[in-house]
Amino acid sequence: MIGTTAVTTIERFIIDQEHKYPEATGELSNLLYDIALGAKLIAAATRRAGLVNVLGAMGTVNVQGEEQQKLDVFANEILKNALNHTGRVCILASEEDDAPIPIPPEYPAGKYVVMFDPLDGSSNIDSNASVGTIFSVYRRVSMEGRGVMEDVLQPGHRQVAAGYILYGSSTMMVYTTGQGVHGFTLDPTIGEFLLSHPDIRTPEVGKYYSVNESNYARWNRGTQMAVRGFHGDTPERIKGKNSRYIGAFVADFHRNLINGGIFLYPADTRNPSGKLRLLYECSPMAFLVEQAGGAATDGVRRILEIQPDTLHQRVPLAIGSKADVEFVARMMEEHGTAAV
Ligand code: AHM
Ligand code: MG
Repeated sequence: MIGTTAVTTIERFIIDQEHKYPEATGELSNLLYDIALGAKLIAAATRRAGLVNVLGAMGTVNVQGEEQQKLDVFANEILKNALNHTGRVCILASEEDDAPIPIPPEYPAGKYVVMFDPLDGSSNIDSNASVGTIFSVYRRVSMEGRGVMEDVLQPGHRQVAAGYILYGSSTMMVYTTGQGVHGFTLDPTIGEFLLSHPDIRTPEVGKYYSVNESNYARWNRGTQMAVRGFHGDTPERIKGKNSRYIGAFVADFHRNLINGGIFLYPADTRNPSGKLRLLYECSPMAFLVEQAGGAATDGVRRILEIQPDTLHQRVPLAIGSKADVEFVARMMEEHGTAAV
């Protein structure tokens, strides 16, 4: 089949965007392109996962006490190697590493800080369901040399770029540099990400709500009342929604971003700060959703305003269509966030 010749590759799009800013040095563009390259390598490995016998756990546990799967380790190494030698980054941090990852002494340090969850939702791998990568980019705050903890612990509103890669029925990379949200689909025949979803806007009111309802009895009253609203129990307050939950944040978030919806990982009595991590899961997705017209809250605070205290800190999350996130915040205010 002969298709159109007017395609925009991610490389061209990133360069065109950068040309709008005469002061831009091109470093951020190159950094995003480094991540896109890493994503292609992870996508290729994910596609082959069922074939080359990389399924199953390696038998090691990561800093969160979770079992690491082989592909997690691989994705983590790929991203580190894609980013640590370029002279563009002064420090890295990953869900899979206890401490921030220094740039090896043989390579120069640059002005950016990159954090990532290399393979989110990895428990989905052995059932051949979607997984994703999430990344977050900041400008360093320390003045010189190697990056330090202070560079890592920045509130989300200081991000200069954020995005995710969804390894689903297609591989997609979606990112923002604060100029809207743009989505690219990997064409496996030519190995390029092509612009498929320019300037994504998320509907004001969503079709879907996504939450692990098995935790219902352990949620606070505000969360319970919000989800009852999504069930359709309080039609005078909010119209009921359809439920969708894959258990891979990137996949749930992406579906809701495109169709409208809200994803929640609330606090519960077992996980008093929720499950997801502020720095490399919640903040980057919050930057994306706000750029697409949505919102993100921990129930009380805007996610992007939270000052992190520790690298792997968790935070309750409600994220998605603006009206739905505001409804959650109202329910928290009216019914409280105290544990049940
Ligand atoms: P992970 O980073 O260990 O993969 O865990 C994060 C995942 C998210 O992708 C997903 O939304 C959530 O955990 C699902 O958790 P639960 O199984 O408690 O519903
Ligand atoms: Mg994760």
